[in-house]
Amino acid sequence: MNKLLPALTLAFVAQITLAQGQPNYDESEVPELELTDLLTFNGKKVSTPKDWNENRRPELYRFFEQHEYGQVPGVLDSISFNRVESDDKALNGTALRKQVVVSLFKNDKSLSFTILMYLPKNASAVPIFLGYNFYGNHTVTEDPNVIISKAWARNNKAFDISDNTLTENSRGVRTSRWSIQKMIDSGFGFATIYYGEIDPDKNDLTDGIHQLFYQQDQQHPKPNEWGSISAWAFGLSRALDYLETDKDIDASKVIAFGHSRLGKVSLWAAASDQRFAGAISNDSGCGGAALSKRKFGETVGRINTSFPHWFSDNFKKYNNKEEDLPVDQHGLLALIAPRPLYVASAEDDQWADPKGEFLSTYYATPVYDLFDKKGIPSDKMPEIHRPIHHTIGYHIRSGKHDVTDYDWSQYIAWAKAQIEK
Ligand code: GTR
Repeated sequence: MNKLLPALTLAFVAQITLAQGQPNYDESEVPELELTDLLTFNGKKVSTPKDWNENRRPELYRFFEQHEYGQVPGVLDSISFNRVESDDKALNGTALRKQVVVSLFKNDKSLSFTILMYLPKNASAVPIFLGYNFYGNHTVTEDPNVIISKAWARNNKAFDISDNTLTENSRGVRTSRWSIQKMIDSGFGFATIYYGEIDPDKNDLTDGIHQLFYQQDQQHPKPNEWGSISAWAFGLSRALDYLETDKDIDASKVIAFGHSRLGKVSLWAAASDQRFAGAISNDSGCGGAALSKRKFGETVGRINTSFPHWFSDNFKKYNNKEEDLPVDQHGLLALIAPRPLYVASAEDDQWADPKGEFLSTYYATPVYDLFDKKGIPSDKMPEIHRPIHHTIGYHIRSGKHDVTDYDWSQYIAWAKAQIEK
């Protein structure tokens, strides 16, 4: 029986591959791009920021909300914040550490998550990067005082995570992805949350934040309602609710950051909640910065098959039908205008379609132009390690799907310049 399992798994994978076709990595096979003009509304040219904000932007937003990420089905009854720990001698005395539990209440149910923060010592009202981590707050630093989450976690042999439980064994395993000291030394704060505390990342929407909003006996969101990405974005906004109450932070300077699936989240969070000062998408790929109509690497059909819980059920209408999308992901980026936006790619991360991520920034640029903000001036991709730091930032670095110190050096330098403007 056991011997049969690998064969069955293989057959299953083969079935998915056949149904979706092999991913395309050949530029000559990319369909000619027919992208919707972002600056046309009711057949007329959008020529003022007012026209954009009042007419075209809401129309575009509605598409992404109703047909891609899914709508949040209501408002919370209440929210509370509880600082459970702090220390002003963290990171060798350079930083103030705080851990704050945020509790969300709805329909007599509740859910809590913990924000871990490091802030430059003795600074007040600092700008801050806010982003989710994949395996718990205790993985982003060696600091022994970071509380270990009790939420469900994906097993990971390399990180010694088993029984879907986080332990001391995984403390500090993801430090390479977070240049925390560099942020502190540059005058930025850093805040992170374990994404599994908002919604465990598995194809099951009966747990996490979704169930707080269900009507009796409901087990699954309606077709136009939130999948996990929208739920995680909602969680980032609730963290921002807390940051607005903390005098050590300048809540008008909170930049949403995310890598990969969590980069899809930072983009959708900044599009949905205009209190975010800006957004950074690191290797976010399909359903993030990358243009879907290029069908390069991961496609809409593939992502909705591998991760059926990430998007709204409505988005599945576009499986293998990207050409039917009324707007592509450049429209998502444009929803962040005129605020600073940074998209980054990695050369060996072809699955995420670096060129599609780049072109998306280029095609979002006319909306930034409308606000006299500098976007991406040419559709020719910059060379490796030749970052563009305009209001829209972009770089492609060498290497694989990851977040590196090089990426953070760019984000920090760019954010500093944007914020001081
Ligand atoms: C992949 C997925 C990508 C990206 C990535 C990640 O398996 O296909 O869209 O989100 O996971 O989040 O690491």
